Amino acid sequence: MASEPPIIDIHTHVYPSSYISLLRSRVTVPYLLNPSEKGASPRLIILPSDDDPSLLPGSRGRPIDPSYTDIGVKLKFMSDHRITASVISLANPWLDFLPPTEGLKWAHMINDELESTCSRHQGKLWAFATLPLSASPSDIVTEIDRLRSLPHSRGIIMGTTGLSNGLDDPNLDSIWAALEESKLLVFLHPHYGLPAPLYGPRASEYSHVLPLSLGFPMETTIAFTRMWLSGVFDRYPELKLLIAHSGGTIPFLAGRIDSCVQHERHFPEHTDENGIKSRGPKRSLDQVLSNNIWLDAVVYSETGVKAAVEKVGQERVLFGTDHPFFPPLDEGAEKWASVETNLNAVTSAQDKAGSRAILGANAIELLGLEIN
Ligand code: 5CU
Repeated sequence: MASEPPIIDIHTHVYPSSYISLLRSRVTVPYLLNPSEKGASPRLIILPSDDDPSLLPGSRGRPIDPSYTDIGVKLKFMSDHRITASVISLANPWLDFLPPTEGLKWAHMINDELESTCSRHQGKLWAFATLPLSASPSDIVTEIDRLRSLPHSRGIIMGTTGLSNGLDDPNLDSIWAALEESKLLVFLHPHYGLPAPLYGPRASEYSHVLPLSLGFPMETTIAFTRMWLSGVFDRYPELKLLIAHSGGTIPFLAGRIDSCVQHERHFPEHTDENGIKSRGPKRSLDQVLSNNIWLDAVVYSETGVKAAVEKVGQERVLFGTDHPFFPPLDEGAEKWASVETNLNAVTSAQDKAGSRAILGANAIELLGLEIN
């Protein structure tokens, strides 16, 4: 019988024990809250909206269970969903909140812990490392250079704030240069969402829905657009960026973003080597999308997968689960509806060859994975 084609999960998070100890030591977001109710499990308070004083401690954030921390639970999840291999990454908010002098030490510890986990599961686990983004650019570059010595490290995960002024900040240049040089894939992931007033005075009635379904994708869309507008991809044409949640709304809004640029007198006109005139960055949005950008397929719909493929190409879309987030609400369910929805979206949007590519082959080639 022909063996099943591999499924590779490139969007799957963990909170390693070193990070959990960091969260336990804190009393402001992000932190672990121990409700005083007897037998209540600790609550993970990571999003600004999680720390709502109008709620009892046992209702704030969400309960943290072993799926967030125990690699054995992740391996069981992989087996339940026929996932061949996973590229694990620290979940948000990474190390963004640390005082500058603490960042490098924690990045070192967490990246080493991820490396050691992966090395115990050869051919099944790889990692996207984390960067000490609150530290100095030279500390950050030091960690990027050190990642070359970690054999399972295939890239880095980062949020949208950069050194605190966003991803169009010129002070990030030495970091983009080091990432380009190291050929590490940059996994761009949201955390902060949109300003709370946009969610309105009734936001708490809708719990996580507005920040996760709309805040996250808009945050990523804005962060990438600022990178492109500021010329990051003109200066670092080999930089490789994987954008979470199928690029937020980029596939849908790329035409509008580009049209706004082409109608903006503020940008001088320039002419390319083929005599084509345009405004804005030298490398057009379409050029960047089809050369520098990969999108995950964590979009939960056939329409979303089709839009991602149409915008960046079938070979640049990669399957992911977002585990351990979005578990089934009825405990005990073996298959996760969130995962099945994403699997079905890929297989209904694509033919057999396209599905194989997105579900596994693209990641194997891009990241050089030698699976069991
Ligand atoms: O449910 C959530 O809050 C999240 C989160 O924080 N990070 C993530 O990657 N997915 C969902």
